[in-house]
Amino acid sequence: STSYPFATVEAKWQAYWKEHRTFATPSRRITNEDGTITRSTKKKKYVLDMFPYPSGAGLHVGHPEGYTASDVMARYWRMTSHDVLHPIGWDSFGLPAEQFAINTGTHPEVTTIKNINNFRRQLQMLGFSYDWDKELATTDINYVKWTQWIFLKLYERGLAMQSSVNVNWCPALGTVLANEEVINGLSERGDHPVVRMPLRQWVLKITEYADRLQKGLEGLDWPAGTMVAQEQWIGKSEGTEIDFMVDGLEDKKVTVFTTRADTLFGVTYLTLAPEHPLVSLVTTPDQKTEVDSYVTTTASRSDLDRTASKEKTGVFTGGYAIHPLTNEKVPIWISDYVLGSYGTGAVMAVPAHDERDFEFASKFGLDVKWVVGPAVDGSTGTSDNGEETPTDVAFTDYGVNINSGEYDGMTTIDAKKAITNKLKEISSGGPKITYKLRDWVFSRQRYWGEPIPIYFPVDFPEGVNAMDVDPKVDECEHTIRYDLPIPVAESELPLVLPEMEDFSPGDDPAGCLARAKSWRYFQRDGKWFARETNTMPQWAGSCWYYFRFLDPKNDDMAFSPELDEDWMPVDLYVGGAEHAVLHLLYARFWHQVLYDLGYTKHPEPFQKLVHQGMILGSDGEKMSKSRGNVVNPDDVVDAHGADALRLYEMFMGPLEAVKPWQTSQVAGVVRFQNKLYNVVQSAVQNGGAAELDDETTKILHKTMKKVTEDINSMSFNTAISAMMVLTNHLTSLKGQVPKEAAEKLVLMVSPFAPHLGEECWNLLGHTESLAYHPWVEYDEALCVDNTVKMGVQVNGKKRGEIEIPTDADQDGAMDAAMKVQSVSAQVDGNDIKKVIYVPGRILNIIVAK
Ligand code: ANZ
Repeated sequence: STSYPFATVEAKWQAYWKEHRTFATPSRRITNEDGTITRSTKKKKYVLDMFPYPSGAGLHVGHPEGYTASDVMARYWRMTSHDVLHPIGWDSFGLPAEQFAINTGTHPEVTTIKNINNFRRQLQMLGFSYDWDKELATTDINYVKWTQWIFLKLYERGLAMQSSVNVNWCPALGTVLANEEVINGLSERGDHPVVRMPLRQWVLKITEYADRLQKGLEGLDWPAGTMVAQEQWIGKSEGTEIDFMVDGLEDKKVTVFTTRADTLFGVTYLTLAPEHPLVSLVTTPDQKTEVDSYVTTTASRSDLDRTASKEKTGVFTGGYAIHPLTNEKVPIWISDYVLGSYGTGAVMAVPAHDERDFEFASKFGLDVKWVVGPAVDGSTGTSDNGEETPTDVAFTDYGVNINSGEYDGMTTIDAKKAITNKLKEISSGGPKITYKLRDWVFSRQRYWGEPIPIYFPVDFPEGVNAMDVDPKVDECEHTIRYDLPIPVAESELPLVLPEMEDFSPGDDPAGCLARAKSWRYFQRDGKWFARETNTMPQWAGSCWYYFRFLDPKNDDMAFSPELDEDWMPVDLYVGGAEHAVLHLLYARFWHQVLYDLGYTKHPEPFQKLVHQGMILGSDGEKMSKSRGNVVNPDDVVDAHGADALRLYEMFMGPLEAVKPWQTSQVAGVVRFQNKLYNVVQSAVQNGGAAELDDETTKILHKTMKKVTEDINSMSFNTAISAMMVLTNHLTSLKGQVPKEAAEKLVLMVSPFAPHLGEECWNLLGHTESLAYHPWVEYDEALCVDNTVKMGVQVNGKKRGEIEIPTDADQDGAMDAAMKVQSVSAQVDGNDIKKVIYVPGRILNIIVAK
């Protein structure tokens, strides 16, 4: 047997595909001779990978896993008569290239181009059937132009605005840090103090789409876990807003948000977030010092910190509010377990039925009033007098109201409704839906991102003539009128980054672009203006790249409406579960805005989503440089070829499963490739003389059925094992391999191992690529098992097993049974009294002993 010469074969077919533009995207519209346009009647499939960030490290083995899976589908769909769009590009803005620039002075663009070239080489080496004409990078100036254009659309819609946002500012590092980068008030890098301070930021109002983002999930074919993650992130909460008038202040009220309006009679105090605007108003003079100091100390804590900490802290403000139903006075406290950014930033505290309130009340000796008891008679939490506290934990279950006046005896659900209605009636509140989703802080004080296409007028001190000063060079005193933003005209896009030598953020919270003065300041009609110096976050580019793939070279628009109609939505989106929340939510948000603006006919971008499972090192641990367990795709391809890597990654286990790399199994797929290659050689050598026998026909049809079904359900590992079984069978024919069987096997293996597929197809005498050859068709009748296995009993006791044709008669069954030694031993020499035979079910031989 010959060993398969993968290296030459793979290079040959990659060159062939390139030369013949085999994977060019077909047009979905055909222009007829008379100029009319006919739409393609074929079905379409838009197969999309989450495009990579081109890091300096190159591809890791996790990339080819998802990319092979989508490539198998793209290739399969081409063979099943679909028009296929299968593009790739680069998510090339981002921190590592910028950090490298800061450390070495190499422009991020230089690093980015170098890394993209390496990634492209690797993807081409793996034989993915991308249409390389669609390639784009988010850093391309032609792409940035349209990203900025979409920002302007958001701005026009009032969905992009400036806002003062509390950020983690690290003066020593001169930068804003993400919550995850701050540990106990110090920067993760370098342990420098971090302060929470308000900074002017651009914010996208994704909260306006909260409901749509939630509802849009219905009808998508996404992994359940990802749907839940998105839902939880959006965090729709249905409850009630309730107004408590502030005692002694006629027109001031504290509005709280609660999901348990039924517990209103159990309120014993209110708690405001320390940053709540009413804090200073309700605080009495004698409590002022204590309140002020609490507000200051808690100001530096992040929301995460505040919700995570067990120990409750807080201060009494000295003020009181009036209960809307009982008119009782309830004290107003402040505590940082109440978040300023959720609901109304104020809660009605019900210690008897809320754990956090219970802890707080216990610590500060506040009243506990029980107002809900278990629905079924029991002792926990029930009490008919508010002074007793029958348990030492809050009763948070639903039940029946007690101590609640006219609402006594109502179930929690009924009481919520009744009390909410009552509040509405007396204009003290009503139903309210809130969301956990926050608006999206969209600006970064960084160099390597899309400049935000906004500028502002510049004011000079009175008496200074704009003609006499030049903020580009002078240290002249001036004010940038951030309150008067002006969008860059569409005709002036793209707004490109300035050339700089120092890419570090610097100590100006306005970011590093603030130092590029000749870029930042410009004069128009005798007036000075200053550009926005914040850039967009890396998320921006990945929010809409799937649209640009439709039409990457269009200079007049982001993408044409015809191509949107022809190809959207994405039929299959494959990528890591780490993007389950942010990327997928941000992209859906932009999509929905573009939908509302009429740029797309499709309400959602990604119809089916699949996450590939992580590939672990051979030690079962996450691959990492420090562990030294990283497998490099280049090495695997050098040693065994691209198809072996592709086959192995699809054979490792279910696509979605987390699975360890096992080098021994790579050898297994290499053997499979060699066997398949030899089977094909045999078929060629016997010159079509070998005929299909019944057994081979059956195995072939069963395999075609299994592989087809498995590809449709993306169960690639079982499809490959079925092909292995068929290959072993054909090998066992000792050279008498029927050509038809070899051809069908080659067609089936080609989406997984496309180079091997093309080479074998060529050996079998075909001169054209098999990329568009019709997929195999199986005969359902030949896939049915026509033998059946059944047990044989003698006098009711099982003695053996036979395999007989499904339609065998009693004589046939008996013949087979008597050939089984353990059966004949019981029967021979005895009188057969009776035979009970139910075809396929029972064969019981009754003998007289
Ligand atoms: C009174 C009450 C009684 C509550 C009770 C619960 C149980 P979700 O489901 O997450 O929306 N809450 C409201 N705003 C808050 C804020 N800014 N910071 C911290 N907690 C806040 O939860 C809503 C509940 O969380 C509200 O219902 C409120 O406590 C609290 F037996 O109000 B509840």
